[in-house]
Amino acid sequence: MPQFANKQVVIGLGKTGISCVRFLRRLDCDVVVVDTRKEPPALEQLKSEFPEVRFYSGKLSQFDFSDAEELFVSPGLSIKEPALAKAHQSGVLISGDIELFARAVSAPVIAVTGSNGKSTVVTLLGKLLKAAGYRVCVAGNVGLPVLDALTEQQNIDLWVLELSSFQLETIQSLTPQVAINLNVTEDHMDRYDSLDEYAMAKQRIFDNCEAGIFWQEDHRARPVQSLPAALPFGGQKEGPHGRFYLQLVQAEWWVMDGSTAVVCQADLRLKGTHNLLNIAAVLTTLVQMGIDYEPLLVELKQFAGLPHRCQWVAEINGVNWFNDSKSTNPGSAIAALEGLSGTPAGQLIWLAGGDGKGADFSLLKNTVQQHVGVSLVFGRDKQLIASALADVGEVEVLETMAQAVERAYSIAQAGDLVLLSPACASLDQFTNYEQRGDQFVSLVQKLGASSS
Ligand code: UMA
Ligand code: ADP
Repeated sequence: MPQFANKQVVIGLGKTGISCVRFLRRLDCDVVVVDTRKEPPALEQLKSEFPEVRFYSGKLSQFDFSDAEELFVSPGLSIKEPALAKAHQSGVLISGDIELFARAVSAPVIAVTGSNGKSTVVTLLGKLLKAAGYRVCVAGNVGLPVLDALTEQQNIDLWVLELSSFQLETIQSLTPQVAINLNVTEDHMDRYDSLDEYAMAKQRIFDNCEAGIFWQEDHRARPVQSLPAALPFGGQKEGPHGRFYLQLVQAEWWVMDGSTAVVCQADLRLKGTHNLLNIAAVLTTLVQMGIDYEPLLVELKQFAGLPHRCQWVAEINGVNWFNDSKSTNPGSAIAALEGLSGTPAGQLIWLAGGDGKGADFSLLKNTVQQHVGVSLVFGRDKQLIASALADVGEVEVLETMAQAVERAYSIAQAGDLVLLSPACASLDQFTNYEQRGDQFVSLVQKLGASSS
């Protein structure tokens, strides 16, 4: 039985785990690593960079962490695991990489969470803050572990962190200058007992913040605690709304600053009304930081968004194809379907499916009924989606995304729009959402090449 007494135990050896080891070893801590897998992704890196650090693999239940100094748990593991809960009850601190970062960082932090839109918002904020003259670093759930960033990036005067609910569960010392909760819709129901439990994890973003920003129309995103400043974005002109909100002017959606129209859909390369809300959140943040946003609008208008998020791929025989592979929950698929529904002259053909993570697909019913001509579903949870949508439209069940692409090509007519917005994680049939999106793009490009 391995001994963890007085040791710093890093649990999980992916991107986060190895970044924790690097950070703790620089501080000369006595570190050991545990992963449930025999060959976790960063094992080779651990062996070559830190041959002195012991690695144990096996089910967490076979370890006793009750006399460890502190546990640094990767976000991919639930802190409800009985072995971790037992250690916590014995007084062992359960932390993570964000907590270590928070203890060490000196520059101010803007922290962003939400079920959807986090990566888009942190990336856009990073670009605009840079244009405003800040030395800014964007890190966290977006893909760059915060501790690697903290070690590698010198002279940063502002951090923009994307934080998942999993990462928020283990923070204590973070004191964001601005904390943003974009929205809370069903996700990760395989990790949480209820939507409320998930929403409470997201609420932790507001702990010790100077100002909290939230979507006016989402009661779960609103801070439950009282804050020095609480600033909504969005909302209705005729009802409660933030300084920045959306308004329909002559059939065009605009982001408004009070009574002044700032940018409209046609000005932007970002697609979908959900992205206008993301912009409202970004502008609220800039104003809260005391930054004049006017000179930054050129940069804002040029922002094309990230790949795999409502990304236009091609027009083939009058049919437009969009890749929204990053849609991994019903909320993001609803946003894409509603956001792009005004675009096609013809019907919207929707490709969805994969690992549903316990989601309730009936949430999609209204949107599908209103906006979708044909749904082509594939992957592990295809039948769950098909049954949830059985009485709201035409649904065809296929095995793979490639088959769904082929089928879409054979039924699409000029004026139609084909959208991959899976509402599911990709891990049942792909390595990650990027691989799923890349495969979609290459299939569509091949169709384009063969039809020209
Ligand atoms: N795992 C095991 N056994 C272990 C440890 C992990 O099976 O002992 C599995 C997990 O269940 C998970 C996978 O390994 O399926 C990766 O988990 P991890 O915690 O090692 O992940 P990292 O490589 O450290 O990446 C994490 C985030 N991943 C997760 O939260 C699952 C990355 O977000 C993030 O970019 C990275 O830290 C840097 O901060 C990815 C993600 O999917 C993009 N996030 C989820 C999301 O956005 O929905 C929350
Ligand atoms: P996250 O980092 O939270 O996963 P992304 O910016 O990567 O967010 O976008 C993920 C998915 O959510 C994409 O399908 C995108 O089109 C959709 N999306 C982006 N912003 C929003 C929003 N404000 N509301 C709903 N869906 C959104």
